Amino acid sequence: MASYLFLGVAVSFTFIVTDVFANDTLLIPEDLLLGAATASYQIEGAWNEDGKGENIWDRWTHSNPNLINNGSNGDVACDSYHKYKEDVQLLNELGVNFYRFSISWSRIIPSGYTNVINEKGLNYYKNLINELLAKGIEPFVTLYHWSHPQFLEEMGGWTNEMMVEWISDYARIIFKELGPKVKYFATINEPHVFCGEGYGMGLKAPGKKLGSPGIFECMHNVLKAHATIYHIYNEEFREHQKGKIGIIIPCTGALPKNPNETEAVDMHFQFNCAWIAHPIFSKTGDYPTIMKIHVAENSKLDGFPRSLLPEFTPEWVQYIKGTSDFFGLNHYSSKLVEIVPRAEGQKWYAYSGVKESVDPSWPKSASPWLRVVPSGFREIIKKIAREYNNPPIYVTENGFSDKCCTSDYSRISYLHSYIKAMLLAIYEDGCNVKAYTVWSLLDNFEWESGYSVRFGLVYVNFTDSNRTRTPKWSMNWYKNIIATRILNSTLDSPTGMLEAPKKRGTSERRRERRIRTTTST
Ligand code: GBH
Repeated sequence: MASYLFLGVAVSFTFIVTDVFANDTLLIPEDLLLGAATASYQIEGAWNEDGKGENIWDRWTHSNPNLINNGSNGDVACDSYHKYKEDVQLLNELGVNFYRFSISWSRIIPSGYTNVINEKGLNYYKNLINELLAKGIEPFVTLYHWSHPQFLEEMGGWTNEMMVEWISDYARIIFKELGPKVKYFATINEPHVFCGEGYGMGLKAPGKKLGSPGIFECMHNVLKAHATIYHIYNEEFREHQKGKIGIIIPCTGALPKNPNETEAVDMHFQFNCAWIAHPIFSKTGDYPTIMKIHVAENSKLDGFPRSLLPEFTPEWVQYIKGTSDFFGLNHYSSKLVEIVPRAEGQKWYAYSGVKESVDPSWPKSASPWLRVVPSGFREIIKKIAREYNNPPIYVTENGFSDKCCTSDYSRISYLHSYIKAMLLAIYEDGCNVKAYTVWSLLDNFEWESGYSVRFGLVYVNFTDSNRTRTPKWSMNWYKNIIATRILNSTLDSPTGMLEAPKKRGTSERRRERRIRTTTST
């Protein structure tokens, strides 16, 4: 009797153990690249050195310190212009497959017109790329992360269709000069954000308050610019450089506020993600039909003679369609959504008839807009896969903000839950995610929040003129994930995650085999 009982306990114990492994231990697929990201204005500093021209963020922060937390700016930032070798050393310690950074347009083309090219600016990026390659890290270059030469802004910036030509001239120079050593290019980072907050609402550079007309115009020109750059790469450079190029779209997650409110979830997607994604990734191209209908109806109600949503000619629809080798996804958080009468909509979603809110139980970060909702990440990946025939998705940004210190347990917890959600989207839902990127390598200039909000895996002391860098717990944790390519439950034991990755002994190898068998069945 006693031995039967014992056997029973042993059997159920084994089950529990197996079950824990099956649920809490996931392998990172071998072909999923892991990286970290930054952007030029947020880290470089050296705003007027070595021939760099003034850009819209220089102008905006210098003339409106009152609109930036603490009156901060990116004049020095992390001083990465001078400390890039140290940054690459940190990346090397992390063990990342790639580093996503952006190019400061006005560092290369000070006025925006390509009659003058600044060699010293080009050299900075050539040195950075060489340093990365020497350490076996792939450079992933973003051409436009929100900062263009101020002179082009005087000419109308993204509200002037000439921007399509100006940015194409710049892109061609980058492909020619840097392209031979770069395998991954992103054209434009998060059009919604700089069009919405920079041209519509005046919260970010260039600080224009043009409302919906400005936002729609900006997005329209961005789509044309992106497609033109893609075709330039395709026709003039791809054959020799053999790289990949795509656009980066911020897709906020959406969960139904009331059960079964799936219409609100889809509407939110069509007015958010799909505004840029549909013209590029859908079979038909052009803006989503529902968006065309709603904006036309609402423009009429507001007394405009025509829809505020500009129209593409059939030629442009064809030209834009299919212009991305991957779906660059920036994702941080989610909202609860519901359908409401038109007057209650918010921001540029006003025309969508969708209202956003948050569940007060979702854990907070240091950014009011960023709540921890990993299930929303899995849902948005699924939605993109379903809408656009399962394209390769590169998660180009994902991360968490806090206000302090190197013992960043909440960042680890966030990253753990989000990576897990992504792996479930891969394993359970069959989504085609091929890259994952943490925002950010370093604490940096968080736009209008200045330096008050930190996203880094590495702590930067902004009161020290040397901008000393100190790895946080999360850097060690991520390093361990990259080295072992296993996401497990060591999250629960702070000592486990703090340990530097050890040489794997036989017991670890045996355990790994067991995991492989468990997950493959
Ligand atoms: C990214 O943008 C940027 O690419 C990067 O430069 C930045 O540092 C990083 O995220 C962290 O912010 O009122 O809830 O609708 C994400 C920018 C900021 C866009 C919040 C949407 C909106 C808020 N997102 N914003 S909400």
